[in-house]
Amino acid sequence: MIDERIITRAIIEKYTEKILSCLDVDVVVCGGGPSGLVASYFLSKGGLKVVLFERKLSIGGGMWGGGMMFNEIVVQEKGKTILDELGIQTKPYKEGYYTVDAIEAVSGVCFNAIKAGAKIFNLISVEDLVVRKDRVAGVVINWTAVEMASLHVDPLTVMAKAVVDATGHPIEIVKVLERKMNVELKTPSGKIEGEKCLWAEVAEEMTLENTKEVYPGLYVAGMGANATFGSYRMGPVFGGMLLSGKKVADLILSQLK
Ligand code: 48F
Repeated sequence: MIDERIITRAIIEKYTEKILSCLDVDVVVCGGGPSGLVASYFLSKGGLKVVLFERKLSIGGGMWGGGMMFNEIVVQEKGKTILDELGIQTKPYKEGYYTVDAIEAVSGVCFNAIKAGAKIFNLISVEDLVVRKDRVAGVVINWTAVEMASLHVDPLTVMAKAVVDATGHPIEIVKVLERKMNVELKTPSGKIEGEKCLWAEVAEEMTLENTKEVYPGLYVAGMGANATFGSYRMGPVFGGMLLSGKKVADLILSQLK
């Protein structure tokens, strides 16, 4: 016998329990693309309390679609080491190049992040930051459906010791900080430098270099790191995204632990 009231109560109770446990965390990761998911995995594995908010129904960002919807991605030697650790299969293509099924890549990284302890909430957008004494101290969240319907509904807040902008090309979180607080970012101009056109080799290297704290308490990872610090895009070679997720996790772990 199935009682619909039990099903409804179970969902509401367990979701409430889960989100209540995430109101005051070590790290909020904004965006569930490859860099955000990998960051969540390594941060959680390192013992920090991590919550990831993803705007869309599904996590994975730009990784599901490979290149132009051919759902295979390419990684190089260094990126492969992360996939190896996560038990995701890579296939050698030419020397130094490996292909990965994009669906296995997204689901594998996500599964590992959750098993390591990260809490992932889909359908929630980060729309603003909490800033205290010249330091980012949390995020402001709302249902994506509220945003989509342009409903006049106030958001809620989640406090954190560190926030990662892993929102990809639009760097939504850094943009909010720049627009609203008129602060000086740790970029050459003090402002967002902006993304450049495609140059895979340089972009892959620069993604790692640009993965860092951009303002006290706020870190950039993934494509957003290059958009913030004025480097190139790289297209469907994903090693840089994975390594950036690991690097941001290492930086935060060394700061907070
Ligand atoms: O764009 P995305 O995959 O970011 P990434 O980790 O990886 C970039 C690559 O996919 C690709 C590339 C590399 O070759 O150039 O583009 O840097 O994932 C970003 C995720 O963040 C979500 C968005 O829906 C996507 O899943 N997102 C964006 N803004 C918000 C957000 C927001 N304000 N709140 C919550 N989620």
